[in-house]
Amino acid sequence: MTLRFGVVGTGAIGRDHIRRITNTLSGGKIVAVTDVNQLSAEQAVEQYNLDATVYPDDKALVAAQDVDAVIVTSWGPAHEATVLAAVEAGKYVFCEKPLATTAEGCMRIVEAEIKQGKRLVQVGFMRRYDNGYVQLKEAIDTNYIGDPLMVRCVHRNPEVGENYTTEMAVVDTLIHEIDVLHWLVNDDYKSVQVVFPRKTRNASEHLQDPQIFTLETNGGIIINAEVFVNCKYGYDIQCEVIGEEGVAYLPEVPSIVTRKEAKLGTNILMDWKDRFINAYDKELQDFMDSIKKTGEPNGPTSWDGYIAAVTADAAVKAQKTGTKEPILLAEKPDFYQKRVVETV
Ligand code: NAI
Ligand code: ISE
Repeated sequence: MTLRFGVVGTGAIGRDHIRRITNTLSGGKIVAVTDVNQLSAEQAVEQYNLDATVYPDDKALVAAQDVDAVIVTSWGPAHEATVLAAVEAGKYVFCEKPLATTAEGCMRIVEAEIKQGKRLVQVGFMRRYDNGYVQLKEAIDTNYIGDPLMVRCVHRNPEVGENYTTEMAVVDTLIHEIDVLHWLVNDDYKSVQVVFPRKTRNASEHLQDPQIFTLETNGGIIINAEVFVNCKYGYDIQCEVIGEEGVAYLPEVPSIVTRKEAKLGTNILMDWKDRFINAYDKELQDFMDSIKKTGEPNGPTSWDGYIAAVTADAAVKAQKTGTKEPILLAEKPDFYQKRVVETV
C-alpha cells in the first residue's frame, strides 16, 4: 500500500520532505500540494516532476478523496487549523513544529485526536531519530552512566534572518531541545529560567542573542541550554549528559581531519538540513511504516506537541520576567499513556 500525501506549505522544509518522499524513501507518494503562494506550489510540482494536484487551500486539499495523510509545513500560526481539519476528517498528519502556537491550540488537537479513537498525528521532532541522540538515550536507559544529574547543551546557528526575534529563540529554536531532552532523561520539566549574556553585535535590534536557559525537571536534573543564532562559524548542536557513574556526549558529525600549515582541521556543517538529514529521513519513513504496520504513527505525539508548547510559553515568560517560571502540565490522558513511542 502506498500512502498518498498532500503537502500544505511548499517552502524550504515542505520541498525537502517532498524530495525525500519522492526520491529517497519508500512507500509514499505526493498526490496533492497547496501554498498560500500558488506559484510556489506549482513550482514544487514542476521541480520534482510530481503527478499531483495543486489545491487552492488546505481545506480543499484535506477533503480530497485520494489524500490519506497531510504534511503540514506552512508557517507555525497556520498549523492548528490544518491539523484540526485533517484529524476531524480522520486523516493522518505529519506536522512540523510547532503543532500549534499555543498550549490551548495543542490541547484542542489532543482532544480531537482522542475523539477519533486512534493516533493520527506525528510531530516533526526529528532529533529523536538522530543516531547520536538515540545512542545518548541508550547510555541513560541502560544505566551505563548512572542516573542523569545535569545536562549541558548548545544550539548555535551561523546567522538568522532580520525577522527573527528574541521569542523565536524559544519557539523556533530551543523547541527542539525542549522536546528531545525530556524524552532523553525520561522526566518532565518543573521550571525554566533565562539569562542574557552580553549581546553579540551581529544580532538585530529586536533580538537578544545569545541566551542561556536553565530547565529543571521534576526529578531535580538541571539542564543548561545555550541558544546562539549568530555564532557565524557553523551550525553546531552539542549535548553532554552528566550522570552519577559517567558522562555521555552527543557524537560530532563525522568529517575528515586535515593537517596543513601547522593546523589540525575538521569541517563544521553550516545548515540544519544537512546536520539532521538522516533523522528527517528516518522520521518520515517510520511515519509511513508504522501506519502500514499498526494503523497508527509511532513518533512524537500530539501530547509531546502540547508539552513543548507549555514549556515554550513558560520560557518566553521567563525571558520577560527574568525569574524562575513554573512549567505546569495538565494530566497526561490515558490515551497517550498506552502508546509507548519507540524511535530506535
Ligand atoms: P518557509 O517560509 O520556507 O515555508 C513555509 C511555506 O508555507 C511558504 O511557502 C508559505 O507561503 C506557506 N504557507 C504559509 N501559510 C500557509 C497556509 N495557511 N496555507 C498554505 N501555505 C502556507 O518556512 P519553512 O522553513 O519551510 O518552515 C515551515 C515550518 O517548518 C515552520 O513551522 C518551521 O518551524 C518548521 N521547520 C522545522 C524544521 C525542523 O528542523 N524540524 C526546520 C525548518 C522549519
Ligand atoms: C529552524 O526552524 C529549525 O527547526 C532548525 O532545526 C533549528 O536548528 C533552527 O535553529 C531553527 O531556526
